[in-house]
Formats: sequence, C-alpha cells, structure tokens
Amino acid sequence: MAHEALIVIDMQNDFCPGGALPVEGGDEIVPAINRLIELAPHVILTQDWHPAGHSSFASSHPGMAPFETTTMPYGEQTLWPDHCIQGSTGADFHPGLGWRTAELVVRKGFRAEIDSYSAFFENDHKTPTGLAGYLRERGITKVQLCGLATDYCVAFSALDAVAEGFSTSVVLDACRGIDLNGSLAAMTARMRNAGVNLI
Ligand code: VGL
Ligand code: ZN
Repeated sequence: MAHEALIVIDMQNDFCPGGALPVEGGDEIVPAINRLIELAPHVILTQDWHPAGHSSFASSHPGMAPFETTTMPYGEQTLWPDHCIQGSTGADFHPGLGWRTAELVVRKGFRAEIDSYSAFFENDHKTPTGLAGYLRERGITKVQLCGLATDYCVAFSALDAVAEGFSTSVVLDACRGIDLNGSLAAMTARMRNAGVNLI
C-alpha cells in the first residue's frame, strides 16, 4: 500500500467541457478521482503545459486543421487545437479537483518542438520526464492511473509505466476518452495486451 501511487493525468480545464480541447464528460469524473485521491497513500498529478505556438497545435502548421495527423522528426503526431498554454486558466486544474495532498506535479509538453502524452517519456519515447526515477527513488512499485484522456495521455502513461516495470492499473470509471478514429478501442486493447490491469 505504501509502495503505491495514484497518478492523476491532466485533469485540466482545457480538457473539460467548455475548454479548448474538451473530452466528453471530462468533468464528470472529478468526484470519482477525488475518492481515489482520498484512498491513495501517495498522489502525483500531471499537467499538460505547452508554450504558445507549440508544435502539436494545428495553428503552428499552415494549412493543417485540428485532429489531422502530420509527421514530425520523431514520428506521427496528431494536431490539436491550442490548449493548456503555460499559465493560462485552461491549463489550471479543474476547480473541483482535490489536489491538496498531491506530492508532485509533473509538467509535460513544455518543449516547443516535441509533444508529450506520457507522464514518463515525451513522444519520441526516449526523452524521460524524470518520473520513473522519482518513483524508484521513493520505493514506489505500483501505480494506479486515472484522468484524461483515456486513449492518449492515460494510455501512453500506462504503457510506459508497465514497460518501466511498475505494476500498473487504470481505473476506467475515473477516465474519459477522446476517441479519434477508433483510438479508444485500439488503445484499450494495447493496454490490456501490455499487461495493464484495467479496472
Ligand atoms: C492530451 C492531446 C493533447 C491528453 C494532451 O491529456 O490526453 N491529449 N494533449
Ligand atoms: Zn497537449
């Protein structure tokens, strides 16, 4: 139990209804997440944290529209509406989120030239955020994930967590997905096949 951490992924205004990149029902999971936080021995939050003009924004690519795909030096990248700009209200945590006991906030996506869905690695799957080392140094072996979005930041974080050797669960009731071109089913299958415990 003490060796377990809850990682709450990107529970930010821009991913909730009314935000710049709203996930359907994103705000509905706040009470469930707050219950998980109350039960968790350690709580870590992630915060999508982009500079203006970030390369994952469609607005940075003339002629491209949000939700289209482009090729970056590190591979395929979905383009998004401008969202979670550093210091903006959209980047703030949902006002109902019970973040008070959180021990660490991992900010990600702060390099203009590369996106970062996962809490562990940027989208080149090579550049670490430091989270795996932090968890290991603190003796944490087991992680439980929840938040937004199931098929992007939650899924890539969960896949990296198992690959890094952490016993990994995703609480699906405390997540909501974007579901672009079947991404929710595809990423759920990838998580299950990788050995993520889906609960
Ligand atoms: C996310 C798209 C772009 C997420 C972040 O939190 O799932 N999705 N940036
Ligand atoms: Zn983002």
